[in-house]
Amino acid sequence: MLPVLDLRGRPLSLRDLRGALPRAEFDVEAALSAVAPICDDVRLRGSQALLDAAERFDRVRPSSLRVPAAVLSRALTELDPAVRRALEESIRRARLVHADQRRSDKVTVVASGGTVTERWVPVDRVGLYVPGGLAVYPSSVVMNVVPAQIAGVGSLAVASPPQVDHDGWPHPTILAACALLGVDEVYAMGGAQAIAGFAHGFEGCDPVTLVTGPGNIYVAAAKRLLKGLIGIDAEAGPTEIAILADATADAGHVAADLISQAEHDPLAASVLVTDSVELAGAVGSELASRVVATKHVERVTSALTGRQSAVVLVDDLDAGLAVVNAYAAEHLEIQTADAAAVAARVRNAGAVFVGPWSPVSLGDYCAGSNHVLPTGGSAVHSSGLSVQSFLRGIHVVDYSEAALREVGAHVVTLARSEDLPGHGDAVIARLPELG
Ligand code: HSO
Ligand code: ZN
Repeated sequence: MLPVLDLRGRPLSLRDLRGALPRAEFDVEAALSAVAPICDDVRLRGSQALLDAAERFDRVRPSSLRVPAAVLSRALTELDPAVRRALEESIRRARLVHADQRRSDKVTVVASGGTVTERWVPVDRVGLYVPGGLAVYPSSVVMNVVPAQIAGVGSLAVASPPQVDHDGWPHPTILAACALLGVDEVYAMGGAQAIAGFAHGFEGCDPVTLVTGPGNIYVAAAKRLLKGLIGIDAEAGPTEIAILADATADAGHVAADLISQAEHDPLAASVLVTDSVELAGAVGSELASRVVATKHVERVTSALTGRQSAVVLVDDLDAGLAVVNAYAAEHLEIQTADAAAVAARVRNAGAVFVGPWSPVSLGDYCAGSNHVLPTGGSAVHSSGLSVQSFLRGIHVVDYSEAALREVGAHVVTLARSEDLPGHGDAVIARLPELG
């Protein structure tokens, strides 16, 4: 089922590997022209544009953009108790992990009387986007809200697409997750228009300073377009799982995990990297029997047979590591002997799942880690969502007269060397002896 890419006996450079490895076509640039007029309309006409866009793209016009408090609390009351307990556990674990990410301010004494402090300050107001297309994602509410709250963001709003089947409100489980987390500012808006609504603000909704959260290609395009006016976390693309496995891996587990992420999207990528032809064959048989039995068989089949998915055959685990490091998957599982030692050699991945008992779906919901992770190879330079995503470091420079005097001549010299004598003059104005 998975296309085979046989790299055995082919020592490949990083550049060759990047060219050879499969990746989904996700052309954000091409979506910009569709998204620009929508964003402009929201800027010019505010809530009317948002309501019109809901009718056009979500096929329902909500009775208000802001979800009323009564609708939020009813969603929580009516939430299935088992789902509530599971969400509460997901929140508890995410809070544990994210609380440990909090940074403290650092004061560096550079010279006697001269300090630089790095002060970590949360952004003032964030807009968190929760998709609602092929699936609904209450778990993404948890993954966005928890780090923002722990960072100390004072004002926090959630947007999710209006649903035809739910009176034009976002999905009730999403609303219940917001209520569980104490989020009361929730909007029925989706797609590019939601990002524009957050960026420009509209009647009753102040503009935000930062938007986070995954979405479809139009959401990614709107983020690209509005970046600068707002901060963004990342332009999320289709989800990806790579599994580095050897002959010791359980073929059934590997197949189940490949299917688990293929279930998200026909463009989702499932990549198995292995040095064992036997394992590759066994995973192929497992996939053949499991895919037909899975609920979303069409999109799973599209994802697994698409050009973005593959079995990559390699000579040994060293070659396998070179492949997964070049690929830089959003999610990487290590299913090998001594998995922890192999995982320690991974340099590029959004998140690494170590050994037979850490499937990606654990991380999607309940590991405590975040599931908003870098896609499309951007794990080579970016991290997943964390408390840090919601903070800015401000350098606070505080020098006494004596401390300035100690280094002032160097400032004057460097200013002259850059032909910017006005810079030096600002020091000389205070310390005329340096003139
Ligand atoms: N695997 C997705 C997150 C998710 N899975 C939400 C299930 N629900 C992207 O990391
Ligand atoms: Zn998932």
